Amino acid sequence: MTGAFATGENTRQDGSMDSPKVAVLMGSPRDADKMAPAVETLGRFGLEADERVMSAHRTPDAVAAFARGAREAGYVALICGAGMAAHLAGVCAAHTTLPVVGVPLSGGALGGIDALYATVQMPKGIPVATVAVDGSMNAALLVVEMLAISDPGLAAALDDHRREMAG
Ligand code: RP5
Repeated sequence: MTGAFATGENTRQDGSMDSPKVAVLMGSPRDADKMAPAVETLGRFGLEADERVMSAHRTPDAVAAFARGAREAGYVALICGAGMAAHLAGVCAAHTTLPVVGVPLSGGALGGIDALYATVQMPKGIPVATVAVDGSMNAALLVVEMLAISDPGLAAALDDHRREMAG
């Protein structure tokens, strides 16, 4: 994948390169516009975003199965966006030890405060890194920063991104 900052690559045993794969999950197809900045941002840094709709309350078995198999399937992190009584990130975190970043989404009678509290207030032992309401771009940047701990190319791309933001 190419992009303005594309550098995130893994070397396979045969020497070929592969992009780290990040799951971008959302509870409803109606969440797609709010999660698009995460997909776009991952792409800019050369990371593969696998976008999927699954719901912690409508398709709970599918969510559990996906999260349980995520590490084996090659994902490096999960970004989970959901609105209202948002349980998607917490349920995923319960079923994997990969990093889970939760994006509380606006909508419904409480405008996102409900999703914020539901996502950020995880009981101890099962962490969900929570970003701002509708903050899916920051969710992606946080995943890039995690990967950049052991990837100097990504770290340099993050520096470039910060310089670009400064104008
Ligand atoms: C959550 O409930 C979704 O993440 C969405 O933000 C909200 C409403 O979804 P719909 O019932 O409109 O599909 O599960």
